[in-house]
Amino acid sequence: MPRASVDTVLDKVLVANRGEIAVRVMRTCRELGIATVAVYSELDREAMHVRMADEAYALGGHTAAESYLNTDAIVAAIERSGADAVHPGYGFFSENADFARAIAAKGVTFVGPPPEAMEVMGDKISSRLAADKAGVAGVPGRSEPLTSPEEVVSFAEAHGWPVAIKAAFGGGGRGMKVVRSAREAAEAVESAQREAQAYFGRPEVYLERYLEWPRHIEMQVLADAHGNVVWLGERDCSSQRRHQKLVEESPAPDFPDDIRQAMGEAAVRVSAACGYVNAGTVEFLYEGGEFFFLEMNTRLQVEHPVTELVTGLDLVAWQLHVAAGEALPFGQDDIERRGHAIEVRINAEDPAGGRFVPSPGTITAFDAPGGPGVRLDAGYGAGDTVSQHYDNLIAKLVVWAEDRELARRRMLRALEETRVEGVATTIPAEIAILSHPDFAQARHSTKWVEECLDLSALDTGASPGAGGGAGDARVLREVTAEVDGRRYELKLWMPAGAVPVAAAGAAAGAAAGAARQSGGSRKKKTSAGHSAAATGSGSVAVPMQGTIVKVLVSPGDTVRSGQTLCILEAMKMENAIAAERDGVVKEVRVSAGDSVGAGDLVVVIE
Ligand code: MV4
Repeated sequence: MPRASVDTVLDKVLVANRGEIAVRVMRTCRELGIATVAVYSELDREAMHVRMADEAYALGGHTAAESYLNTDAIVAAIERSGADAVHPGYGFFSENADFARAIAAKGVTFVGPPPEAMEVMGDKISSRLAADKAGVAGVPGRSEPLTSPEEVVSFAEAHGWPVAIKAAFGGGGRGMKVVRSAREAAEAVESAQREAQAYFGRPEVYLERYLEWPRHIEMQVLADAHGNVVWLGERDCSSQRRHQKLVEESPAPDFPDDIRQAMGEAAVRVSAACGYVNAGTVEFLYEGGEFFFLEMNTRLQVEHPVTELVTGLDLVAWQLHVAAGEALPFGQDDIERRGHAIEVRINAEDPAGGRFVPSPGTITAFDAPGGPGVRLDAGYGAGDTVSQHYDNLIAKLVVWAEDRELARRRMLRALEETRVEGVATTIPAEIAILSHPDFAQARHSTKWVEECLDLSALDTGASPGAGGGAGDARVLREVTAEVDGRRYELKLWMPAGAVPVAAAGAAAGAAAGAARQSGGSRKKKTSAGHSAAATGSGSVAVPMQGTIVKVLVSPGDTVRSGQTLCILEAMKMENAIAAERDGVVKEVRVSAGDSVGAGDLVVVIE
C-alpha cells in the first residue's frame, strides 16, 4: 500500500494532548518522517510526551483548563512551532468544533472530522435523528427533549418499564437515570436535568427504553475526504465500571458474523450520513441478537490498538494520510481481521473493595511486560508523577493471540509480569476480571463488573483490606526470604508507625506522592480501605475526593439504612452517599458546593 506521501504534505504535527495518547501519536509521526511538537502544563515539564517530542512549548498552568484546554496558549504554540497540523488525541479538544474551526482559520490541518460532523454527533438527540435518517435505529425512545415526569409514565405505559433518562447534550453515561416505576419519575427527571446542567451546561434530557443486560459493542470506521468509508471490525467494551472501560477486545465473543457485517454496514451508513472524515467509532448496545445505535465518537479512541492488532493497520497513520487529503488505497474487501486482541487499562487507582479510588503520586518503579504478542502503550515511566489534575491512565496493555482463550491467558501472563510501584493500580482488578469464569466464557455484560464481580478481597498492596480501623493504618512491605534454600516473596502489612518511612513501600510512596502533588495542602488521609462502607457506624464519610452537589437531610431527620444523605460529584459521576443504619441525623457537616476529601465525615447519625 502506498503510504509515503503524507510527509510531503505534513512536515510537523503538534499533538495537543498528553500522556499515553500523545506518545502514541508521536511514535507514528516519527515512523512517517513527520516532526513532532509537544505542549505541556507546568506539571508536565518533564513528562514522557515532552521527552519524546522533537520540540516542546510550555502552555503554563496546572489544571486542564489552564493548559491543555487553553485555546490561546495552544494556538500560540502552533504559531511559534510552525506546525502544519494538530492531532488532538482523545478528550481535551478532540471533539470541539470551535477549536477545529479556530485552527482551520489559520490554515492549519485538524487531524479529525469536519466540525459539522462533530456537531451532529455531539448531541444525542441530533445524532439519534441522523442515525435514524441513515436507516440505523437507536434504542426505542423519543427524539425530543422531555418536559415532565408524566411523559416518562406515558412512555413507559406504552413501551414498558424500566425507562432510561439521558442527557441530550451529554455522553459517556454521565447523567443517565434508570426509572423503574411511576413513583420514581419526578425525582429522576429532576436529578437527570441537574446532572445534565452540571456536566454539559444544558439541562435537556430525553427518554429511551432501558435495556437490562446489554453488551457494549462499538464499530471502528475509517473515512477519507473522497467519499470512501470502511469498517474495520468491532470492539466489545462491556467490562466497565462507572462508565470507565476496563477491558476491551476484538472480535466480540459470541457475536455472529452476519450481525458483525450488518453492524459494520450500519456504522458506515451513519458515518457517510454526517459527512465523516477520519477514524471514528459508532457505539451500539447489543442485546437479544439486536443492536441499537447509541452514539458516535468522532475521535481516535483509547481502545483503538485492539483494532490495530487484529487488522494490522496503524490507525494514527491512516488518520494522518486522510488528513493530508489522500484517498484510502484499500476497500472493504481488502480488510482482513485475524486472531484476537485484548486491551486493559492500567490506571493509577486503588480498586480495593471495588471502589477504584484515584491514587495519584510518583511511580517509583515500572517493569514493563514483554514477550510474544504484547504491546504496552504507556504515558509514564519510573520517576514520573501521576497528577490528580489529569486522567490517571498510566498505560494500556494490549495483547494479540490466535484466539480468545490464548489471548486471555497471554494477558494474564503479561499482567503478572507488570510491576508498578509508588501508586496503586487497577492491575489486580484486571487480573480478577480476566481470570473469572464468567469472563472466560464471555457471560459478561455492561453491568457485570459492578453487579457480579466481587472485588472485596482484592490484594491491591495499598491497604490491609477490610477490618483495619481508621486508627491502625498499615503499610505494605515486601521482603524476600529464603527458607531451606527456597526463595519466598513475603508481603507484610506493618503498622505504619513501626516501619521506617524509607522502607515503607508502595503505600507510603503513594501517600507521600499525593501529598507532594498538591503542594502539601491536601489533607492526608488514611488508607483507601477507610470509607463510608467500612465504618459501619453512624459516622458517614465520603469514599473519595469531590464536591457535594446536594444535601438531602437536616439535623433531626429520621433516616433509614440505605437512604441517600447527600450527593457527591466525583470522578465525573454523581455518587449517592447513603446511611448505613437507621437513626436520627445529629450533625450535617457539609453543604452544597463544599469540596471534600476521601474519608471526610459528612453526616453523623445517632
Ligand atoms: C443505555 C443502557 C441501557 N438502555 N441505554 C451508558 C453509557 C452511555 N453512552 C449509554 N449507556 C447506557 N445506555 C439504554 N436505553 C445501558 C447503558 C450502560 C452502558 C452502556 C455502554 C457501556 C457501559 C454501560 C454501563 C452501564 C449502562
